Amino acid sequence: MTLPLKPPLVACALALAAGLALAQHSGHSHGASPAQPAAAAPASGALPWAEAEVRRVDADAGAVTLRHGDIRNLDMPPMTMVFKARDPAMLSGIKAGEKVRFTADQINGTYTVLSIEPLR
Ligand SMILES: [Cu+2]
Repeated sequence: MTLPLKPPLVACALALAAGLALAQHSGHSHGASPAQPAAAAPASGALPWAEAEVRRVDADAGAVTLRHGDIRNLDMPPMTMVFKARDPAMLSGIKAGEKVRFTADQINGTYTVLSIEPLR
């Protein structure tokens, strides 16, 4: 394992997620408030969403170039870089110039997009 130092931000993100879950359970006023954005939690579970603009999609290589914002779980500041896609089929739904949100992690030393979807 060559995991990088895990930033304390991960713990913060988990605590935040737990707090959100608790908040949802504490409210029993069904129908009283407008629908909450169901987009708060990433599909993969623990990873927070990051936002990005797609610069380039290389479906053949299963790679995507993103100009991304902060990636909290990777402790990475905004930059433009290439990610590998966990599944190249994920890239069929996005195209250059699009705003997206995504989750990413470092897998075997490679920054890998685990989920990605257009932002609207
Ligand atoms: Cu980066």
